[in-house]
Amino acid sequence: MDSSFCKAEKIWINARLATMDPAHDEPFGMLDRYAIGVQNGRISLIVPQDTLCFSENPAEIIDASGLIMTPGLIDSHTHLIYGGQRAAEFSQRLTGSTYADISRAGGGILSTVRATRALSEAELVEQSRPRLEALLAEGVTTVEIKSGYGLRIEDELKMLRAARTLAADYPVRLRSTLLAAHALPPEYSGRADDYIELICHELIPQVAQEGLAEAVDVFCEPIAFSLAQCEQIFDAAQAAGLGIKAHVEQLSNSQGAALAARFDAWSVDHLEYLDEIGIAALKDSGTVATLLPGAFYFLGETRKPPVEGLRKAQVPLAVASDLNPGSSPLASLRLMMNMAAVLFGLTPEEALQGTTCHAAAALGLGEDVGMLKVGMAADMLLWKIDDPAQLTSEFGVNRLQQRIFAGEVQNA
Ligand code: DI6
Ligand code: FE
Repeated sequence: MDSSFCKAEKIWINARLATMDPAHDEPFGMLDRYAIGVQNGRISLIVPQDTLCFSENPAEIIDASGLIMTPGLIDSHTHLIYGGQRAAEFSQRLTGSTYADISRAGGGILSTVRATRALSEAELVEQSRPRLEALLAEGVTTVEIKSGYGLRIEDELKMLRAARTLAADYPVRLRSTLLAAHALPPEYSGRADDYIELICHELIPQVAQEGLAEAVDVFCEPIAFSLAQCEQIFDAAQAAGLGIKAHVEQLSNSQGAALAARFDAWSVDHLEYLDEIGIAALKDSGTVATLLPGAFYFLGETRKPPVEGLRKAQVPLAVASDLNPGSSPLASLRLMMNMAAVLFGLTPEEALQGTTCHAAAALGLGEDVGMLKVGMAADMLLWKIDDPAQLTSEFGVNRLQQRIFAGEVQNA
């Protein structure tokens, strides 16, 4: 008997594994006719089908019937906790106002801040529930959620607690990110540096101490915070032992990506205005470049992120939803994969890497999730598809046969 066999409580046989593990040469890290086993919530066994011994079978056997299994999908950038909605601004933009115009006039992020502050934690959880459910139904097993619509201590903490409370109701891994530097709160008008002080000296230490977030994010943009202000926040995040993520080069070029890379950021996100200097800074940095095609599409942007340059520099690319009420009210990671391919030219394999292994790295979870690999969490999806490229080419058809979270089969 294969000694490895006993290491699994449950084994899927007859599976085609799109492992996304670069150790395997085939596209998508494909292993055909393999068996995959799980034990204590982790992947414990990946072996060719015909080396399995059935005679002394201690495990539950599930026949995958030749279907394709992938790692669970990871949405590494969302703002899905918020109050209200901004459909009126969508209409305004269709008749000529820009996102920046609306923001300068006190709408935009600040209108969601007003709506979010007005809700209790419980109300915030309920308003956000359908958005998380939409992601999970498509196969998301790890989600990042940012604060950033509270902009004062009690409301930023309320958002982070709401994220924890909401995610605890579902089979999903949560990574929370403090994005207090999303916009200048009205109380601090003309006193941006005082607000930065509050974030660095009060909010970040408190969030770290209470374990309410794993990372800190900033919006580095003339309509938000300067490079120097972002640097202060990165310093404080690093001192508190938190990961760093950054919204950079979305609407203009502030050289935010290069700054974040110097701080060993987990990811830099958006990147439409990233230039050669930024690409050179990201090269070999370990920082993931996260593309957010939903915001590009929804804001009708025309300037695309420099995908070819990033590819040449071998910067890992993630793809995420940026799910938020203003620039990407689009609760579908599969749609983002399709948009990343059609709008930005990613291959279907790059799009799936962007929502599995590279998305994991963008959350500091590269050793834990995002591949079918022994030792990783057993977050796995079984799909009724013939080719993993279908996960990027198709949209709107639910071909998820089985969702497995931490080794437990959730549904059919
Ligand atoms: N960039 C974005 O696209 C979102 N936040 C950010 O920093 C927009 C958030 C919003 O409009 O509510
Ligand atoms: Fe965002």
